This record gives sequence, C-alpha cells and structure tokens, in this order.
Amino acid sequence: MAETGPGNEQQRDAGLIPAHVAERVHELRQLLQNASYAYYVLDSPVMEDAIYDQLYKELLELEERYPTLITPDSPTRRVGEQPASQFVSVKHNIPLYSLENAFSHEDLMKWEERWQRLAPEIKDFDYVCELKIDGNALALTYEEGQLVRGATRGDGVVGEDITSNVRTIRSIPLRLRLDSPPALLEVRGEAFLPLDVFAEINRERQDRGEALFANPRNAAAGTLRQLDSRVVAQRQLDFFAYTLHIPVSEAEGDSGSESLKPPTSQWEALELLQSIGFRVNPERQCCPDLAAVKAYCDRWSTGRSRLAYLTDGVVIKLNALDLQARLGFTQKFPRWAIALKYPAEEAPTVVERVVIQVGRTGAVTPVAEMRPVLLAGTTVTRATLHNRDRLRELDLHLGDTVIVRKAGEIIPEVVRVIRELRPAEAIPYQMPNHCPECGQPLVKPADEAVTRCINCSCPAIVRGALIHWASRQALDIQGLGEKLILQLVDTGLVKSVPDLYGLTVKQLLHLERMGPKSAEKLVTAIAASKQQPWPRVLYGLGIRHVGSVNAQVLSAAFPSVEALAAASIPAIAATYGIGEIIAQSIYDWFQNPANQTLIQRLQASGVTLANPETLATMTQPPNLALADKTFVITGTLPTLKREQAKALIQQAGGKVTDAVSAKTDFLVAGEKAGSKLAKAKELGVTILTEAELVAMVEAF
Ligand code: 3B8
Repeated sequence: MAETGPGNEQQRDAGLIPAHVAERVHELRQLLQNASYAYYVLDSPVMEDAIYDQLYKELLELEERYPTLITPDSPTRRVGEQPASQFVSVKHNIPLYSLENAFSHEDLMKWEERWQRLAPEIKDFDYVCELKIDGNALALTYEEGQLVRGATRGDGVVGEDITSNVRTIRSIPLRLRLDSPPALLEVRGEAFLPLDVFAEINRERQDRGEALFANPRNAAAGTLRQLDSRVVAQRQLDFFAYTLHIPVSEAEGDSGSESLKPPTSQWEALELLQSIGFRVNPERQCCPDLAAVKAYCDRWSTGRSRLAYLTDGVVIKLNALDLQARLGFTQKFPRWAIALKYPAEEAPTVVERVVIQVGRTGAVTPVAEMRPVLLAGTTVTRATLHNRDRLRELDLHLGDTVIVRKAGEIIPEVVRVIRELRPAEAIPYQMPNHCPECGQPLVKPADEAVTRCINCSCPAIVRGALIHWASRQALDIQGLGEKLILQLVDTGLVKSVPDLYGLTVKQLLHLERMGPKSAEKLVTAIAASKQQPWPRVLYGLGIRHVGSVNAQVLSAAFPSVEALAAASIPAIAATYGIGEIIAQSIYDWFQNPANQTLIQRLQASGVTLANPETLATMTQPPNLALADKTFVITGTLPTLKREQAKALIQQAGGKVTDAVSAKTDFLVAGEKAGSKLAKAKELGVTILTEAELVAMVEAF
C-alpha cells in the first residue's frame, strides 16, 4: 500500500482527474519547457522570471494534488532526489574516445597529411572548429525522447551513472523537442561551471574554512560526483553538446521517426542538437582549410579570456560525417578530429621567501613570495604552496626556481621545482611547527590536508573572526574595516568578538586617525549590530561549513542559540541541505568551552540570538529601558536607518509613532528634520540625537 491519510485521497483522486486539469498540466509543461529552452539554450528569454515562477508553482501544486499526472520529464522533476549511497558503473554503448593533442600549426599540418594518406581522393572537404571547453565529458542517453541516463566518461569504456545529477542541469533537456523522437539517441558534450559560479563556490568554501577547488573543471567534477543531487542543483552547472549518435537502424528511418532527419555533417549535427533542445557553443565556425583554422585558433587564443567559461584549446573536426565514418578511430583517438591545445599559463620565477598565512578558521597556508613574473596578463609575486604535504612533495628550497601557474580566475600556485636550477647553498624550507602569530603548536588532523592553529586567542584567528563578524553578510558593522580591526587586536583592546560590545568612545580615541566623531559613530554602529537577526549572527560565529545559506536554513529549524546548542548531531543533520559533516562541525563547536563562554558573553551584551517569534514567547521579561515611552523619528540619522532605529526602540520596550503630539515623549531628530522638529519644540518634547538614543538604550 502507498501512503495513508491524505495520500490515500490523492490516490483516489487519480481516477477522477478532470480533463481540464490534465490539459492545463500539459500546457504548463509546454510553456515552461519552451521558456527554459529560450533562456538556457537560445540565450534569449521569452518569459519574465516572476511569471515562470508562478507557472512553475501552479504546475507543482497540480502535481501534488494529482500525483498520477507526474511524468519524469516534468520541469518540476529536476531536483529533490534522495542522496545516492554511491554511483553505479555503466558500460558505454559506444566508447567515449578522447582527442589527440596538437601543440602547434605544424602538428595540425602533419595531422592533415596523415588523414589524407588514408583518403587520397578527397579533394573537397572542410573543417569545423569548436572551442574546447575545459569541463567534464558526459554521455546522455534518450529513449523515446526521454532522458534516461547521464554518465561520466570514466575510462572511456566504463563510466559512472550520475543521472540524478545530470537532471539538475538546466541546459540539458529532460525531453527532446521532437514530435516523434527516435527509440534511442545518445548525445555527448561537456559539463562545466561558468567562472562566476566557480568563484562564488570558492568564496563560500573559503567562508566555511573548506579547501578551495583548484579550478572550474575540478569543481565541476566534484559537483557531478556529489551524492546529494540537491547540492548539485544549487551549483548551476552548464552543458554544451557536441556530438549525437543515432543507432544505424534508427537513422535509416524504419521506425517512424521521420521528424529526425539524420545530419550529414558535424555542422548540421550541431544545428540539429540545438533545435532538439541542447545548448551548443555559439563560437563554432566552418573553415575551408588549415589557414582558416589557424586564423580561428589565433583569434581565440586571446579572445577566450573574455568568455564566461574556461577553454583550453580548439577542437578541429572534419565536417563530413561519411568521411568521419570512413576514417574511424585508432586505439585511442578519432582520426577525423584533433585538439589544438593552448599553452598553459605557466612561467618560471625564483622563490625568495615563504610566509605563513593563518586564516579565520586557523587554517595555515604557506605562500611563496617570488620575483615578479608576468602571467596571463598580470604581474604575480605570490603563489600558494597549498599545505604541508604539498610542500613536502615539492621539496622546496629558498632560492629555488619554480614554475607558477595561473589559469583563469584562479589564485596562482607553485606547480613544480626545477631541481637543475637550484643554487648550491639553497636551504630547504621547513614549515614551522608553531603558529607564526601566537607561537602555539600547530595541529594537523589525520583526515585533513590542512594544518591548523587551534588557539582561539591567536591574534590571526581573532582578527579573522572579527573581520568575518563585521562583514556585510554577517553583522554588517559600518566603519569596522580590516585596518581598524588590526589596530583593535594589536593594541589589545579586543581579544575576542564580545569585547567589541564593551568598547567606549574614550578607548577608541587612542587609535590612529580616530576623532571623537568617528569614534562615536563606530560605537553606535556596533551597538546597532545587536539588532541584527539571528541568522546573520549564526553566520557571523564563523562555524566551519556554516555559510550564509546554511545559517538561514539552520536558524529557521533552530530558532534560538539554545535550541541549536542543545541539538544532537542527527537532529541537526535532519535539516534540509545540512549533512553529517556540517552537523558534526556545529555540534563540536558548541561542545568547546571557549565557544560556550563566547555565547554567554554575546548574550550578556544583548546580541540577538533567537528569532523574533521565539523572543516573544520567552518568559524572561524583555529589556525595558524605554518601557511605555513614545518616540517619533524624523530626518536622516547619521548611522542608523529609520527601520533600525525603530527596531532599537521597540526592542527596548518603546513605542514609535508617526506624528508628534502631546503624548510624544521623545523626538529623535537627524539631519533635515522639518516640521516635526518645530512642533516638538513647541510642545516641549525632549529632542534626542541618535547617539543620545543609543546611550539611553545602552545605559539601562
Ligand atoms: C570525438 C569528438 C572526442 C571528442 C569529440 O569542447 C571524440 O569532440 C571530444 F572522440 O572529447 N571539450 C568538443 C570537446 C570535446 C570533444 C569534442 N568536441 N567541443 C570539448
């Protein structure tokens, strides 16, 4: 039996689906599929996002009501699969070959001679040039027009079945745009991460103290092999299709698939792919000879830096498919195609020093400081050495000549040492065993690549924690920038985050370039940050793996710090999108006595550690500094937005009204205060500046 309760009713509904509902569901799918195709494949949207969302919601609701109407190719079925325990191996029907590499125009000429020796009478031919996308090859199988399988290349013969992840890629159709699709069709292409998405993923990983992906290809590979397809859906992978295979019996058209006219050239194949629903790279070009191929390659060797995705060369294919079939494959490669690879963006330089950076999470990164070198158009003087293991592998000596690499948007890295150029007197570089910032021993957990400083009062960690706390997505404290934080920690005024809330104007005046006005502003901004909502505070705590999105999900499931601190690992992991690793990290964080003290001190300072509904139902009496006082706010306040000032007053028990009357106790006046100020003066209402208001709340 299926479900009980409402589920049963749904099942019963199944037999009685009104015809207009079934029609509407069909129509909605058609509309949504066309809109997706226009948006993701043709790059020319035909529907506003809001309308798309509305139609999508309508379809989802109808499908929830009439589950028998759900089909696997419905636009609503792209996400939400349960995490797979592991991927299953699949044997490819047709092996996925890789391409032979060429590194120069001469290599291309040799290749042309080679294939011409095998087909000497062919005088009339042309090539198709395509950009070589630096991603991960996928094989997609469509049965009767439905996507039934997506697999990785693997070793070319056996790959992994990653269908549930492939289904989340918006530029891959779940159903082909064909009236009578063939029984079987296989499409191949490259899945990749656009550079901006890649940068965003790494930014989030940095936030959470996780190891960064070295490049978009690794990030895409990691994403495709994610066991939880819900995570994949958030990552915005994209796909360019480049070949299609129709089994011979199909191509001959004996199974009623008149609507699929088999292509006779690669060029036609690409156009066909686009017309049946795939995104095809728009920069393709037909070239009559190698001179035209060379011009294309030269143009894109610089032009590629303007693309939104990484390419690592150009793929050159013979256009005629019958010629391709005749030339066939060697043991490893097709004879009818070749990849001209661009030289990697690498250059030699000399390492002068190694410095150790300590991040917010205590993660220690060795960084080489080098003689300036020009790389991919920018001068580079620093390159990451990643971690202790990597350093050991490199066997780096100070004064070594090394090869540094910078690909796309990525932080330069040291890829290898040129031993032959090592000066006789060069000293091997030893990674320190103690934190360069606080002198405490460094720790390397066995299951991690990173070495960490675990002293929570290490100035580097405190600085990092404060920068994170004050950042825009966390507590968003205006005026508390990195330079100021550096001074606060160096002077010993702030040894941990809660110390911020005890800072006085007088203390701040001792700092460089700090006048009474800016000191006052800063104290006000810090005080105002206490009103920032719980999800921001949770993010601001800087718990590993808790980025701002996770913080929002978690704060909804655990509406107060007490609830989260008391939660078990399974309880935390039961939250949508939160897995075991994140749950463990949160649990461990709250077990740490230093963090328990931190929370107590934040609580004592009045930082928001619960959602408003929870606050309201708590039995403790609220802070009633302004109990029963009525306020009016007018003009522009120096730091607080009107809403923030209002919240400040209300949380302290005060009331805020719009008009000044005899019942008004205080008028908070900022710049350009007009008639309300005059009226208040007339009625003898006490007039406050923003700083005075904050002081009233604080003083209590
Ligand atoms: C035959 C054709 C491999 C490839 C191919 O952008 C074959 O065509 C191949 F055996 O790997 N990365 C492309 C790309 C890759 C391939 C290809 N075309 N545009 C790519």
